[in-house]
Amino acid sequence: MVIPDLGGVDEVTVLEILVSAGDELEVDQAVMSLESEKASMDVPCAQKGRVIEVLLKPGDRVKEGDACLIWEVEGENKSHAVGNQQEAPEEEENFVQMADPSRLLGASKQAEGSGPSASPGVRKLARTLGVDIQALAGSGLYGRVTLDDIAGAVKARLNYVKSDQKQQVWQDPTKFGPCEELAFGKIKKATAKAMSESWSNVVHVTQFEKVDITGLEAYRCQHKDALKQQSVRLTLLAFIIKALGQTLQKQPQINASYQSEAQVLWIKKYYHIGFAVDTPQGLVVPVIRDVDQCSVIDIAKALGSMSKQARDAKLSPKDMVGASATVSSLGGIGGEYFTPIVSQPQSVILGVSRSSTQAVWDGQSFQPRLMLPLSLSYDHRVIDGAEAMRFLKDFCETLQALEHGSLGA
Ligand code: CAO
Repeated sequence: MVIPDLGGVDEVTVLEILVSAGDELEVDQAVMSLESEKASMDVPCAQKGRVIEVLLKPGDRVKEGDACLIWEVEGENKSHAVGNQQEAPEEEENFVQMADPSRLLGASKQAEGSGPSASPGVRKLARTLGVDIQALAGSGLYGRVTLDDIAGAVKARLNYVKSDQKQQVWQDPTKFGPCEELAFGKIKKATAKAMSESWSNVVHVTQFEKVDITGLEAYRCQHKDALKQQSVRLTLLAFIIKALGQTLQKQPQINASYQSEAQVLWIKKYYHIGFAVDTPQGLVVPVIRDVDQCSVIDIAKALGSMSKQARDAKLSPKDMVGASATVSSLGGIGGEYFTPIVSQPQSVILGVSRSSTQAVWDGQSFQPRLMLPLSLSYDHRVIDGAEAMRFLKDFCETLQALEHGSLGA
């Protein structure tokens, strides 16, 4: 593509390059802006195509016929670079069309002192988006307003509207009755920040399921008193953490961390499980490392010691990072199902609610069975619904299997 007829002007300055290599070109799309002493103009594209290479940069001085970019015309598989320094292609007419001076009628004259300069394309976009170009300080060559300046003005406006809306939604409660002001503690602040970020970034879905733990509970009850003598408190949570580690091992695609900026998925080869602890200072999540190498008793011991450390505010930061997945158990308190929030960069969190005895139909009669409600929240960017359901079913079976002598395993 070459610099077209400049309407009698010998040399002009390239002000702005509006495309880059790989861009698809539409008919009449401006590819760059040029400026002489008194006028500016866009170089339009005559046919659909694709940019192979941009040969100029802002500030370059160019004449009619100079090559400005190499491009491929749609429907042809040849790329062209035409101009004084390049060989003319056989399809010269494409470039004659490009150089049609009638296409430069959009060129705009800049009266001195009338505000910042901008190419016709940029002015058109500003008009379309309702941006007042006169109010902008251009970041381009000689203070020229660029496409980025228009985008920046639109973003700033949107952010202003958002913060304005927030202000309108939040109403000062002290205006409506007596209130007591409490400081928001360090842990609460950290939780609020982490939860807000997860809530805004992770695409949450929660899948619910009930698992029959009648056999597992009988197994736990057989052993819990003996273990209590050894100061080990055997709760259901130790089995749940063990089973979660085993299920992640079987389904590695769930043990994943998605890095959205780089669009990369990291499959973790370790099985560290975080568990939410309710403390007087707020929610903390210690992490039990390498649960695949721990027995259920080891996990029960770690649960006891780390929960105590958490409540005594004795955990160090390294005790609370690097989890593959998290369990949030409200079973000791109550409730049926809930929607826990995935902790970034993990992809799943398992919510455990209180088990209860329910009448379950076995095909012939109702049987009293101890049923445990589970709520699996997952990041739908990483995990599809079918995968999540398969994972949850697999988890239930893995948990049930622990009733067959799993304590020391
Ligand atoms: N169903 C029925 N009973 C349950 C149960 C369940 N799912 N889970 C625990 N229980 C029972 C325990 O067996 C225990 O009874 P016994 O004393 O008779 O054995 C009792 O409830 C209390 O258990 P616990 O809560 O002290 O112990 P745990 O190992 O189950 O849980 C811990 C430990 C640290 C996870 C828990 O104390 C806690 O802090 N939970 C709150 C987590 C939380 O805040 N989550 C929300 C975070 S936001 O998503």
